[in-house]
Amino acid sequence: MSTLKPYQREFIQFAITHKVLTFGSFTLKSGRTSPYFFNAGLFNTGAALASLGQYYAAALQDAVQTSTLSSYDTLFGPAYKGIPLVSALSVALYSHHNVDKPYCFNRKEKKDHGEGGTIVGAPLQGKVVIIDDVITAGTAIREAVDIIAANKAELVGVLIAIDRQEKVTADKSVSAIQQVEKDYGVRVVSIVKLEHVVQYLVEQGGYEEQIKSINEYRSQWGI
Ligand code: OMP
Repeated sequence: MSTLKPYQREFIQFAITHKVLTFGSFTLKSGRTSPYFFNAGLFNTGAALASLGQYYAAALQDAVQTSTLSSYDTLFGPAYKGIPLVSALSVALYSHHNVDKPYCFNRKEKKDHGEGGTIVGAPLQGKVVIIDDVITAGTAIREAVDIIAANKAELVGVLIAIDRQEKVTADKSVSAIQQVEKDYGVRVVSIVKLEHVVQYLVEQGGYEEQIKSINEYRSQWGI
């Protein structure tokens, strides 16, 4: 099990405080019943979004500095949830790391007047990193990959908040993330993985029930 870095520990603490990370019984998009859920939409105040941007920025810088992610030209946040994420990340990259990068996002509806096109912000070109919240089965991320391909840009990586570390389908031993990495030849980086969350809960104490449920879920869906 990997050690928790300070920004990862803080991020988990922060997500629990803001009820972004909650424990209970949740039906996922894939139909699975999960004992925990990560809802990035609940980072819904200026202060929370500013902090979230800093965690994404810390994870991105960490990945680039350790060569987990190659150099990149453009940050892309797929609509809708990726839009505040890529915006907050870009601001934090500049204000906390002095890194100024072009960023953009797509509209879901095509505009036929004004600036036209579906991409807003910087041109979607060069080496692109996608910014998103969660990948479970990998459906949402594939739409973003198609948009990058349609713009003749090159996907070089994906940055998400949490890697749920679960199988893409019941009969496969790879995760959706591993499948995305294999299919597109890119790395998927996360601020934290489920194993970090479990490690944090163990360290904190008082989460025995939640850990038990997560472990049961992992024995069915975990990789
Ligand atoms: P996939 O398209 O199956 O990869 O699921 C990704 C999407 O699931 C996310 O964009 C969310 O809409 C949703 N989701 C979460 O936001 N948090 C979770 O903890 C789990 C899911 C999910 O439904 O799997």
